[in-house]
Amino acid sequence: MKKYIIHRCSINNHPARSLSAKQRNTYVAGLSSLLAEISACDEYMRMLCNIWCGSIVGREQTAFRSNPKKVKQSLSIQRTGFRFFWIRYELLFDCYYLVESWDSSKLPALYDLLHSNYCKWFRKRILRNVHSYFMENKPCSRIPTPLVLHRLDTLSFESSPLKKVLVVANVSAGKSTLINAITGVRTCKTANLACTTNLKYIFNKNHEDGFTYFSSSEKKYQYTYYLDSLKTENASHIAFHFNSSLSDTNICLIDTPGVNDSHNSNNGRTTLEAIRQNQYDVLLFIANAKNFGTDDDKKLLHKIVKHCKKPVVFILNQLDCFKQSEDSIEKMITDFSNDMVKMGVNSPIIAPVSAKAALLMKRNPNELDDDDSSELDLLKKRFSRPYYNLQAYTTNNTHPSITSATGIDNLELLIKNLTP
Ligand SMILES: Nc1nc2c(ncn2[C@@H]2O[C@H](COP(=O)(O)OP(=O)(O)O)[C@@H](O)[C@H]2O)c(=O)[nH]1
Ligand SMILES: [Mg+2]
Repeated sequence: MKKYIIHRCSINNHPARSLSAKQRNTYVAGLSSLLAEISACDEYMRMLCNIWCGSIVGREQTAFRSNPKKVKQSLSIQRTGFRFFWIRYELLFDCYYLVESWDSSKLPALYDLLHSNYCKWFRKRILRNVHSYFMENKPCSRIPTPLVLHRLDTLSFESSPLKKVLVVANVSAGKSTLINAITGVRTCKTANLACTTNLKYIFNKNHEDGFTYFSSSEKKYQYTYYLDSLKTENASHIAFHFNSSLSDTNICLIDTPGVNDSHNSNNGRTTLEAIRQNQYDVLLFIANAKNFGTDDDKKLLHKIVKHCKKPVVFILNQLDCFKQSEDSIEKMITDFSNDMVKMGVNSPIIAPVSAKAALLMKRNPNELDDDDSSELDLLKKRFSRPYYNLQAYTTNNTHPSITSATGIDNLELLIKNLTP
């Protein structure tokens, strides 16, 4: 699941893009036919192939069915201007790379298929070279650099350890808003309702690469380039490039149902079970600082202290709503910290934030509607005042950027550096 969901499906500098439009069509038709043949039209392979080919020809939807004639045509594309310059290395690389991404155990079968059906005479040498590049790591200078780099980057990212971050809160603390603020993309619905009913896994991709998600109702992977067409209601897993200092980290945020959801007590149980299981590296607890110290929060905190064996960050959210003349942020942090020590937490890690302000500041200003824009103006003014410099309450960095004043950068740094 993890490898598939975070896999980078597109490429923006494929050498075949320099071919004529007609040749590019021949190229992707051959590639798609081969991949359909070797995978028996597997659904995930269809998706991978569609996006990869889409980044070569500039559109989606290429036919995905076996057609040996098309494969042969693609192996005979001759780049104009160069005599004897075919693009077989590119084509064979793509076949191998996409099959490897789908199911690397199928590479020997791919070799057999190409060897017996498609690669006659001197094409066999090219096939052997590409094969030993993939199977034995043998260097092959004829494979174009952008392709080599794409694969190396993918292998390195996908094999790096995954950091799992469990995010828990009572309803309306701002969990969805905070997750959106960390990722910098509004993929979680925010409302005064408990939307989340199951665990939801939100992964980072280390490059801009659209949105891959797994639909639990349809039991298949889906992909879209655009946030607007993302249908996450049934998505149990989703991956995209975070707009965050975590954007190069192999990380997964686990969204949980609000614990005190009065409409559905099952939701609370799902979250408590997740806390108990400890299958995460860091836990984020979020409290709405406006209603500090509710019974529901105390109950949840007791459960966390009792069952969680991993580092916890206690997040005090919605601090943009505080007023300097009435509320002391400093006192609130101290009180919260003392309460946690009384509950048995040594040196509690506390992160004061405004998830709403952080998200508005990270989003593309051109995509904000009028309400968001005027709210952002107000928040920018507010967060330039020392009282709202949230980072300064818990770190030595007293001169942050306006975005770091919302506490988000400090929180991301904590997430990055805390280890079990
Ligand atoms: N003022 C302010 N409102 C926030 C902040 N974070 C969340 N909210 C609002 O609180 C409400 C509940 O937020 P949501 O993220 O849906 O909470 P969840 O139930 O914990 O997922 C929404 O109306 C949000 O806009 C914040 O930092 N400041
Ligand atoms: Mg929510």
